Amino acid sequence: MGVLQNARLNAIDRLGKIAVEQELRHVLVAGDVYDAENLSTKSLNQPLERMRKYADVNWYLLPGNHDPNRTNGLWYRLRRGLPKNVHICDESDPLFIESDTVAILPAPLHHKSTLEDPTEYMDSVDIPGECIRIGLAHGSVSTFGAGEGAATNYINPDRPNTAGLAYLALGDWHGQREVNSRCWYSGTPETDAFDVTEGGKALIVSVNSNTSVPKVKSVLTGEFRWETISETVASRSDIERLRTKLSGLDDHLERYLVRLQVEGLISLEERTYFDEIIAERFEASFLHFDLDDEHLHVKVTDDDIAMLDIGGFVKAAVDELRNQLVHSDEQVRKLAAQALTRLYVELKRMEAD
Ligand SMILES: [Mn+2]
Repeated sequence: MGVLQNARLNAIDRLGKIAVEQELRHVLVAGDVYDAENLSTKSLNQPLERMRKYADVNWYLLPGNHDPNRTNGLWYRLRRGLPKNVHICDESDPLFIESDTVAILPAPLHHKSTLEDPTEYMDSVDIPGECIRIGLAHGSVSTFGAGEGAATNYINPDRPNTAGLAYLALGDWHGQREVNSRCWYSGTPETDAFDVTEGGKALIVSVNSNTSVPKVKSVLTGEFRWETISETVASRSDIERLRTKLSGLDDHLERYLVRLQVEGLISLEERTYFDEIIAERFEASFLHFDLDDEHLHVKVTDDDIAMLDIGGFVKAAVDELRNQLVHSDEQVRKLAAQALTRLYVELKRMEAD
């Protein structure tokens, strides 16, 4: 979706503005700046041009598993016309900043997956003792049940201790997450999937020395919100409660991508009401509305039918559809419920005319 691609670029502006407002001079981007390697020159340059605008802010970019540092690869292409305030951290060498009082220790990836921990060199790197050490890496702190040594892009979460780092900035995990007091995943600045929790954020990290615990503050940077909501609906008041919940998400519902899962058993009249005040309304309010109503079942009561002035073949059709509501095939039940709801709406409309 083009709008979300654009939102990822706009997130750079939000990061830049936060940095300027709070007088922060350095932004560390912990890998996967790009989600693919074979990008057009325009796509490669777009993020850099956003960063160039914030001339007093230094941006440090690390190659991750989606944009590894290969010979003559994308990072090589980027060196042409690179803004002065953008620094490519494509070697495992310390980068001294702030009049050599701080060293950034990057752990760039050179392949999609590697079996060696790219932060290991930090344990033995030669840096003056008083210099503040900040690690920058991309990978996983968990072996996810893989056998010993078999995990790829594994980062030892204890690296701050073994290498005497003040802080280790991590990327790869899309949600924000504290690994330990000296090691965090900042999360991606703009979320791009429903299954990400705590995304659309960045971290402001204040570091005083290699021994004191850094101060870590979370800031919101994402424009779009991704929500998954599950509700049980059994009455008209449940439907109204759900409407209140959805409309109360924010003043800007157009920023929302919502996946709504509803389940329950409601009458035909209630299903019509649901379609009107939930399905149709929020389809138009949200940027994207994914309604899963597979388990929202419709019961047709005798009262529902009695309310309709029908006879002849229409009555026969309604009776047949009601029979199908208890059919063994889920697909048949669903279609019958949809057909009945539609028929109900049309008949009520004709009555009103
Ligand atoms: Mn990654």
